[in-house]
Amino acid sequence: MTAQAHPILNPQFECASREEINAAQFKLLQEQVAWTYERVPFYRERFDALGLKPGDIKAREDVNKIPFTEKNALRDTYPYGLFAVPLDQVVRLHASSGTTGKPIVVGYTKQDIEEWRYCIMAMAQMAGVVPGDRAQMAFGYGMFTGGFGLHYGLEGLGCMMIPAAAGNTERHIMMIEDYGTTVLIATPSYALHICEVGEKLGYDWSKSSLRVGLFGGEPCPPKLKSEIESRMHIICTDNYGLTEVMGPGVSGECLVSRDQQHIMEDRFYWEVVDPDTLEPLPEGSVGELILTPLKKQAIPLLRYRTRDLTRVITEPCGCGRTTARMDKVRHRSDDMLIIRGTNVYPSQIEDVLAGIPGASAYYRLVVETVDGLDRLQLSLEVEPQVFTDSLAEMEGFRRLVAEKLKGALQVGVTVKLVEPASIERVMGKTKHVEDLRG
Ligand code: DLL
Repeated sequence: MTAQAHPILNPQFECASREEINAAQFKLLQEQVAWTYERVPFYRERFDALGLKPGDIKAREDVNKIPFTEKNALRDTYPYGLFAVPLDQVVRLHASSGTTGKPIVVGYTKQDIEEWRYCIMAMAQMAGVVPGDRAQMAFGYGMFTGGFGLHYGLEGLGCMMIPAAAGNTERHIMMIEDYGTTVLIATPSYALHICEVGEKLGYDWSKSSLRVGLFGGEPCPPKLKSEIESRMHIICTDNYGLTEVMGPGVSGECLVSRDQQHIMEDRFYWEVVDPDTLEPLPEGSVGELILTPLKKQAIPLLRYRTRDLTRVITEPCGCGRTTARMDKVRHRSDDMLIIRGTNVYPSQIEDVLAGIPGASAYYRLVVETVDGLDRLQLSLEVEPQVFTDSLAEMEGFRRLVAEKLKGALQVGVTVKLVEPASIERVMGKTKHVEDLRG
């Protein structure tokens, strides 16, 4: 796929030299630091305590002097404590509930909404979405950033938006058929569910008008991606973002570099640090992604700790873009389970299951303490072609899965096989792990 085949929204920036990108980005960073210092007492107090002034940020190395922002800063100042503009300039609120405590609330000025639209337009073009595409929304329209954020960006690009929203899966399939939908917007797990329901209804995906999946909001492991692509006959693309710094539109997959996502470097300054020491890591190392939005008016955040683990490279891409690419986020530093001293990530389990024919992408992992010991219990949905009434065959398969997991994780896992389609499907983000330890 060439750059000509799919136009690039802003080639002056997206195809600029590394030096040009760095220079443009750093200038915006300096302006954003000054904006934030002048308007947000939280940041001014932190800078003053360190004797730091925005003017001290003269070169990239100086960025290390700026303290990180943690999610707690948003919780502790809930709802408006980090806002940098009077509330009458805020035209939209969104929130993210997270798993514990108060939600975090973010605001957008008119200009923030414009910038967001720009990021979504650029991201959608990377994925091969073009004006005139018919884009069907399967994210909810609500406090979650996915629905409205992607909606306005795609409309801005000239797509015909179909605001179906989350839920009512059969209606989604009917709309795809009746309205000639070409782009589906969802979490990848909900997309697979739409696919399965369609198959059960006898819908022939190979004849459907659907061409591109714009998926995001949760990790899309390779097996999930290949299942969706082969069963729905579409190109499955993955985009990344988080409420705190904007929502979707931070980075997106192009049609050449399919395992990575281009970061919108004209809107986000990125760093990768060691999640334990918080020291910067050399380019190409896996670490925690730190993001500073560069043009945020309503709620600017400096050096936000995403907790997402990835690797970023700045090598130019075959699609013609020169913007940095991050690896798909497979896990977060706070997803890591410590089981009897061994670190286990759910993504390791997904990789093992992906290598076992007959194991589906649907699983649940429960962690609990039994007699003082941590135990992992995996319920795994078996694909219909291996599901049989023969107890011996099922037991053989169960043992195989348990052995492969033990080999890869170095921790024993109790495996329970469950019938196809028995694990609950969700319309939003799938929660694979339940940690019942205190
Ligand atoms: O999930 C924003 C979004 C909506 C992105 C729709 C893409 C599409 P939050 O609810 O605040 O925002 O969750 C952000 O979800 O820190 C990641 O851990 C995870 N995440 C989001 N997109 C991806 C992705 C939205 N493509 C958190 N791959 C982030 C892996 C993702 N993880």
